[in-house]
Amino acid sequence: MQTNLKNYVNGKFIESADSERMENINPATGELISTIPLSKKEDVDLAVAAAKSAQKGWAELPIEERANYLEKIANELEANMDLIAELESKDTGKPITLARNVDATRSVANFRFFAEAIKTLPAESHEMPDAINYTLRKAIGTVGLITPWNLPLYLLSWKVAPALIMGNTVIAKPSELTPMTADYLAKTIHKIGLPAGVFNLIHGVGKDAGQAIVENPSIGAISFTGGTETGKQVARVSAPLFKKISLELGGKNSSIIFSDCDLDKTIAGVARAAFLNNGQVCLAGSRILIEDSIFDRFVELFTQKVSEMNIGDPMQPGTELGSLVSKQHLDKVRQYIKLGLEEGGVILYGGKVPKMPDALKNGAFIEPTIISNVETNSRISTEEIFGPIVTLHSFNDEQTAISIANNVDYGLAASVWTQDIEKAERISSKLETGMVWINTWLHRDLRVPFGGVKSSGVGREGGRYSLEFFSETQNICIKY
Ligand code: TXE
Repeated sequence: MQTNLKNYVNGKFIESADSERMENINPATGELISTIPLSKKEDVDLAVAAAKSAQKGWAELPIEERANYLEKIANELEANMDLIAELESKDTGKPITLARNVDATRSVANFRFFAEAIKTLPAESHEMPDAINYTLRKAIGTVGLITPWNLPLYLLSWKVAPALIMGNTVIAKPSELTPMTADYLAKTIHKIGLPAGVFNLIHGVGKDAGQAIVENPSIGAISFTGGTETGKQVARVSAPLFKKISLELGGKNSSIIFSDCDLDKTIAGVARAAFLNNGQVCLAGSRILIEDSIFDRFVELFTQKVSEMNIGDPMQPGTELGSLVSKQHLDKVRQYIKLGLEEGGVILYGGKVPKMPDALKNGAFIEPTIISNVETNSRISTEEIFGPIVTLHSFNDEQTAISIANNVDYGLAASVWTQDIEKAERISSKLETGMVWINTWLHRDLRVPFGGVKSSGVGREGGRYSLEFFSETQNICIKY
């Protein structure tokens, strides 16, 4: 059944000013699931006016009351995790089990976590011989949250929860490709009775709705997750307006495997890092660097593991790999496979569009693909593909592994696989990334800083880093 989604502004679900709409397709089946308003500047301005007038009242509520609202949102989402998983799976093409265990679960956790985290944010004070300073953390005002299609509610809730708890009001824009759970969040927020204007949702495409949010001078901060090129544009527009920005952009992350690793655990961990969510994760371990003495053995076991992955109907509980997010994205991923071959690559596994049953024959499916024999500085090995494609490379010493891993424009994450923890720590500190996992991947504690260096972005979110981003300090000095 198709639904016509609406913007959520000032506590009401409303049409966009010009009523123009865009279709939203289930990428696994090709079916139309909803339409969204193609919002423009006028719609953003309306939402910003509502957010501005609600902000003072919201920020003046005691922290406990704001935290109670977040708890209520978490409880309501938790009671409806199956529905969230279904909406997310149909919208993105991802397996329902993944949508439930990762997307729905983490969205609940985000609201609950920030409702608690605020209570442990340390207060700062600095004494002088004749005075005392104390530093307040105040809301910024109205903030813009722009999110991508790979982890729709997971990433939106990761921004909405800390923004609200610090006393800001919000203008959120989800990806036009995956609007369903953002709409569900708006309905949840409406149901639990969050004051009107505190959370506003604007649907639409980046160049209109997204750009209008970034350009609006009354929005004091932008938290953006998405592609690196879009991130540059957000930074360009925000800079002369002196907005705070947090940019979580792309990645091309190495999994570095030493001969002394626990091979079984490493194969499972590296395959998960490469193919979770079909590689459509900014943290995906898409370059696999293997110490040469175990290269052949690794390839044999890794290929075996990948060949056992179950591609199929995202709605079936046993499916491990569903559809990519869109036909257009599938074309981009297939272009990269072609490029890999042109760059001298050899496909060790996958590379083809799998034969699917009739109901899924219009879906954006692709086999998980392992490519070997390409140079470490080739385009396929250094550009973000955001699909289930990995390249394999060998190295013969620590220094070479570090240089290969660092020889990319991105700097988001890496994983190191070895039983020698001293070696792993030595290497980790030399990697030009915001995060390193040792003998694991995407093992997240919500308190730790998340974000990257180089072309992977600016700033950190997570725990107190999010609370700091979504607030401004004010120092008060009292002379005795
Ligand atoms: O992202 P976009 P897309 C990477 C990945 C992918 C590529 C493009 O490589 O193939 O980016 O994906 C909004 N002003 N990642 O096109 O365009 C847009 O509407 C303001 C990595 O989906 O960056 C959406 O809400 N906003 C990434 C959001 O930005 C604009 C996750 C992200 O869209 C805008 C997704 C503008 N001018 C893709 N233009 C990750 N790191 O997690 C677009 N938007």
